[in-house]
Amino acid sequence: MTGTPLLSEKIARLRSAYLAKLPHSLDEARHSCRELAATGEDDQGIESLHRIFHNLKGTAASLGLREISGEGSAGAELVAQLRRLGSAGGQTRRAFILTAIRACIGRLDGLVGGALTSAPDVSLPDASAAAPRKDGSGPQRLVFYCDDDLDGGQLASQLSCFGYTVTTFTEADALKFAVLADPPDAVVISTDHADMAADLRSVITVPVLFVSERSDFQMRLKAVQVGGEAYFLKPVVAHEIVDVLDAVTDRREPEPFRILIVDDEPEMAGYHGLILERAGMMPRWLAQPANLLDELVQFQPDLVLMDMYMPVCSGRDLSRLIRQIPQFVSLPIIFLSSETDKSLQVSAMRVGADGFLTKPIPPEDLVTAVAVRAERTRVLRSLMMRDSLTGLLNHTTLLQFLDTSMASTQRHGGQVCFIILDLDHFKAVNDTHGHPAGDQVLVGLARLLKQRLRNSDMIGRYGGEEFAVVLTDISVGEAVRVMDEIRRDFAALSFMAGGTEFSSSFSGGVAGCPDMRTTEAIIQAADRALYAAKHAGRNRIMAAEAAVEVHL
Ligand code: GH3
Ligand code: MG
Ligand code: MG
Repeated sequence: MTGTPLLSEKIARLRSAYLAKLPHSLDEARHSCRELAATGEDDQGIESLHRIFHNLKGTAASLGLREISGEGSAGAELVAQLRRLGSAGGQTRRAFILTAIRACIGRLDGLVGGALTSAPDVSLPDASAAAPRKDGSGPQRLVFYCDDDLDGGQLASQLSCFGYTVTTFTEADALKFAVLADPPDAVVISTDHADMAADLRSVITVPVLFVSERSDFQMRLKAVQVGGEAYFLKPVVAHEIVDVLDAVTDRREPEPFRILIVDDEPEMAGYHGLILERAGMMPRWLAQPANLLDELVQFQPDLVLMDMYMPVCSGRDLSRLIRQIPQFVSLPIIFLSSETDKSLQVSAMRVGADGFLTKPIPPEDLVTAVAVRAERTRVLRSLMMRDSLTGLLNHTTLLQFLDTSMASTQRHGGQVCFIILDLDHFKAVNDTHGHPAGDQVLVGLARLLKQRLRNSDMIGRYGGEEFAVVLTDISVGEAVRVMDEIRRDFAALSFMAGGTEFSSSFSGGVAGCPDMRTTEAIIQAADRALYAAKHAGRNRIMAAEAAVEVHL
């Protein structure tokens, strides 16, 4: 498989830039050889040669410069011999190895000159390997529900609160014809019709969820075998089924994986970046290890791809440093190095690396290794950061985002709004309709907020029946308008509990930065605005008064 013209052009550019730098590296290697010959034992000289040859071995191979990589590999082996010799080694042996290294550098001189005229082929995997899922159509999603025992009407009305249009069927055949004529986003079927589900899925790909009165192994096994995505016992709790429906009918593009590439070599970082970008990920290059901490906080990577040998400090040191910060203990780190020595690889893993890939790595292997680990971090992180009932960010995580957004706004300009929402007379909802009905309202509001705000907006469950939102790049006036629309739509939603229909509402307070300069100030201002909204009669959104600050 060959890359697109644009891509091979980009790689050719990386290759030329890399080749142009090599004479300087080779000079540096020659210089180290001279120092080593003059002083004998010299760790720094050996370190420098080791780094230069390993770089040649790995980077050159990745960029398709195979002969140069081969010489780099031979050089790396000679340096390893020199290191093993230590201070006890004989002078003759040392001189012999140094001569071999100089010869190797000489051959590299010739190869670098020649390589500028050749055009080796480097292939990349197809972008589809980790491409985001595709978007569908409008916001209403269609669900077909088939059950002979029709209390389906109630489920249908509950699902409609969550943005689903439900068509109910009592006959399996009628359902089948309808699915074939106009495929819905998902099908919910009673396990009495499990065989029909298998039949359906043989002709059309549609997610199938089962509802059942039976909880025995045989029935659950059958449901799995005919391709059921989920299994719910009756009576079905609406928000539980909604969670699964949301997941299987999700049409939003997932956020691309953020990958931090730590490498002193721009061409190597550029090449790996291109491979990952083509696979739908978002790579960012960090050349200066000193900026690592800032970058981890700002970029929030899902994974770090770490070069092993760098001039300022090693990948091992950086990994240890990352692991000493509690927040980043579970951040996956993959070493990428031309190091083929197993014991060195193992010792690298001991400092907390999650994987070790050897350069040059086939692009497909890089994409898979990175995607698998990044996905796992996403899942773990999501479990740690989210509230289990609503799936929104928890209190701590949301405030961390608020802190980060405020800091970034103070540094780079722009605007941030913080909004606190509180359900009105929620105690009465619980008292009148029961706690599960109250939960349904909480889930309903969470879902509406997720549906209506942008992917980049942060939504959290702030407390029991309080929610909070961080909106970026928006003025207080705009934020009030956006939240007020959501407020109006939420108040129009109807919920069902024990055959009774009811509705709910919320009030909200909005405060903005730079009006408010600290996290504490913005939280207090939003809280005061919320209090004012409650006081003014509830079911409304109010903005905080801009703080008046006195500068002496
Ligand atoms: P106000 O309009 O002044 O906010 O009145 P309110 O009744 O909403 O406020 P109050 O603080 O008196 O009551 C909040 C209620 O929210 C009490 C509590 O039982 C309920 N609540 C908190 N967390 C949950 C939850 O997770 N599920 C359910 N169902 N109810 C909850
Ligand atoms: Mg409250
Ligand atoms: Mg309340």
